[in-house]
Amino acid sequence: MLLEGKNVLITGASRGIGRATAIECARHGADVALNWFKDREGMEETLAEVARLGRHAVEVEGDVARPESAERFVSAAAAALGGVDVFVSNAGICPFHAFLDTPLEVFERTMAVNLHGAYYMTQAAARQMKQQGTGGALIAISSISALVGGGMQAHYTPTKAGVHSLMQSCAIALGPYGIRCNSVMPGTIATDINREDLADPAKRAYMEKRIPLGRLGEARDVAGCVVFLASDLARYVTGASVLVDGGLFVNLQ
Ligand code: NAD
Ligand code: RM4
Repeated sequence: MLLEGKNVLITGASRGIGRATAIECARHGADVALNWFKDREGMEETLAEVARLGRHAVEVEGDVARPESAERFVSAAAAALGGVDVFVSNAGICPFHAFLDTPLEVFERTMAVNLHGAYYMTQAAARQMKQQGTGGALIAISSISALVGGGMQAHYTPTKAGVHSLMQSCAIALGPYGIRCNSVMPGTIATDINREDLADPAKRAYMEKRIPLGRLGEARDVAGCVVFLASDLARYVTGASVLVDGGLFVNLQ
């Protein structure tokens, strides 16, 4: 029970890594506030899973790309749960597309959701934590793609480098308030974000072959690392990043 008594906020919690994180946090004794967008059905499933674990969950609808969603989410969560201890910036999209003809709107939307959204949300959560005066933990779901490229991801990888950089700067800005800021860098985790991409058997086999642990990741593989960074076990960890990739990044030869 690493998170007993803590309130954890998670964006994009209706499926995938966000849902797994909500469940793992609840399993460790946390109450959760969950942001979702255009996916009520998925959100209902996440809420049911948290309820099965006997923890309290509140949901707040909102597009993270809109600045006003951040203040709304954080204030609703703080009011319902009584405060904010941990904030996980997870919501993200990755519309795979060749670089040379990526439509402007695909680039702009990816930046707006993944990077601008993470910034607005992180800032709102940090303001709340500072006001509470009891410290806290901010965790961004970055990616192995913050460190290496992807030919069909030139609009996406800079957003993941961006949120990692955001956590580094926030670690400095917020250290004096006892707020720790870290990023998690998942490798290739089988979720809906890459379902279509990995439906190509050759691509899937290629990715699997590159991973020393011999399999794609599962959402809960990432959630465990988030729980650690959120917990007091990580009390002296800030400005760090943790790869959760089955060894993919280091596998040169
Ligand atoms: P997913 O598609 O299963 O989940 C994404 C979640 O974000 C969904 O709940 C979706 O509704 C939500 N979302 C999308 N746009 C939103 C918006 N504008 N406002 C609020 N919520 C929104 O994908 P996932 O794999 O769980 O991705 C979660 C995060 O993990 C993303 O930031 C992604 O970049 C990152 N990541 C994923 C992988 C991977 O291999 N799956 C690897 C590295 C990083
Ligand atoms: C990740 C990484 C994975 C990809 C997902 C969509 O950041 O690039 O390989 O499948 O994004």
